[in-house]
Amino acid sequence: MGDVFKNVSKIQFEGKGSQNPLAFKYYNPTEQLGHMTMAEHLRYSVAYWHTFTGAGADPFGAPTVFRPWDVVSNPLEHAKARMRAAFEFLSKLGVEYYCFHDRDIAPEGDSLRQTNKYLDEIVTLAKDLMAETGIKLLWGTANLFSHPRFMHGASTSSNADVLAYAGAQVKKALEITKELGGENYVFWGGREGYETLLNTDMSLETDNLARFLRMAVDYAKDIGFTGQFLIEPKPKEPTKHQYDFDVATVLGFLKNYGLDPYFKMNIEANHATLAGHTFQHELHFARVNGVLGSVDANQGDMLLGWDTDQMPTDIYSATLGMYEILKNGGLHSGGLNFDAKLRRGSFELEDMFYGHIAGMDAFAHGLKVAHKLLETRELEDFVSKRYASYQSGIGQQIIQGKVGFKELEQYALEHDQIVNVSGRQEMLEAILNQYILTV
Ligand code: XUL
Ligand code: CO
Repeated sequence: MGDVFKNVSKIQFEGKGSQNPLAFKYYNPTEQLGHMTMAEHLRYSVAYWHTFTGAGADPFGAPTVFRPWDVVSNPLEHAKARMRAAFEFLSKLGVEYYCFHDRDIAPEGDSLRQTNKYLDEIVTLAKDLMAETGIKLLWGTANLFSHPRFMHGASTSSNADVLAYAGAQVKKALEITKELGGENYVFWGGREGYETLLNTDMSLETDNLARFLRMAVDYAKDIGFTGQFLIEPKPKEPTKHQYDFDVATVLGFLKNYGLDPYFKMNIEANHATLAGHTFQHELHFARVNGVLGSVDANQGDMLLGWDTDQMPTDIYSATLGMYEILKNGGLHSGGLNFDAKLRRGSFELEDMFYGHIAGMDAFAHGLKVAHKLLETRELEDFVSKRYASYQSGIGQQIIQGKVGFKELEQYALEHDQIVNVSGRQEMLEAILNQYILTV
């Protein structure tokens, strides 16, 4: 392991009254909530790309971050130094999982063969560090969007050689994810979309995307990879029209191609808001359709229209997110992966801790509030009362499929003086605030 974070010792839980910025105020990993500890509920993970590989560059400016491991100039040795530091950080933070893209952890060589060799060398180191620290791999994925070869897409490229290259890359990424005991494998369609229909065969591209996912399912079977496949929806950025727009679109796509039994969703908060949804909406829609798999925990900015990938500190959103996760019976093999980066100006080493502590405390508090809400059943009871008309009489007959338009007409002619009751939105919002403020 590295010795980069010399000034920071293992982050401890100190409770609400603590003034120590390097301590948890709400996240107490061993605290029991229901039949699980906080750590078991939350399954926190750090995103390798933002926290260890990202350097603060944006479309207007150069990197602002220079880490101690960046002094190593040989690309492979640089990747190793970074990985040792990563495991030191994860251990000190007390997070049990991490996630990576193949190209975050190892450099590209001059050929695919060389790149795969680099990857193998880094995977050997990762394996050793994982054994030493007990840290596990939540999911692996392939970066099919950064290199210029993916300018027209990966599995949806107009160039068949690119699809073949992407296939080889996912094959290798699946192998290393399996080797490292990864519990899931993620597909985020970075450039699987289009800019203009003037040059695009959408039908061929979406068929190819489905063919590609089918190949992944088949290959996982071949090598005995039993982790959960996840698709991460996002509506735009980098392409104008992403094929995996939101959970509903992806679910329709999967069902259309008979792929739905093999995939669940990895839901990212900032992707939800880019699609014009709340984080809770995407989690809820996935949950009620049985495809809530994992979460990329972050947040966007209300005033900016892009994927700012900020550390999730919004307690309101974290609470409603945890409400859905608890109602889902947990995330199972998924987790809460901080797909979040520090602001360019937060370039010092300690900021890595401050950012993650803020996110971990927000979701820990959200978990406690959500747990309480489900214990008292205040919202649950309100909702079931609101739909009580479907439990008997004509409502029950509708649910049981016993009536058609003729019977509805007959009923409506006799019951045309409709009486509605209030939805009580403001009262419920006040109740939610009360829970958030008192737990
Ligand atoms: C991009 C994004 C990715 C995926 C993994 O917006 O969220 O980092 O999580 O490819
Ligand atoms: Co993500």
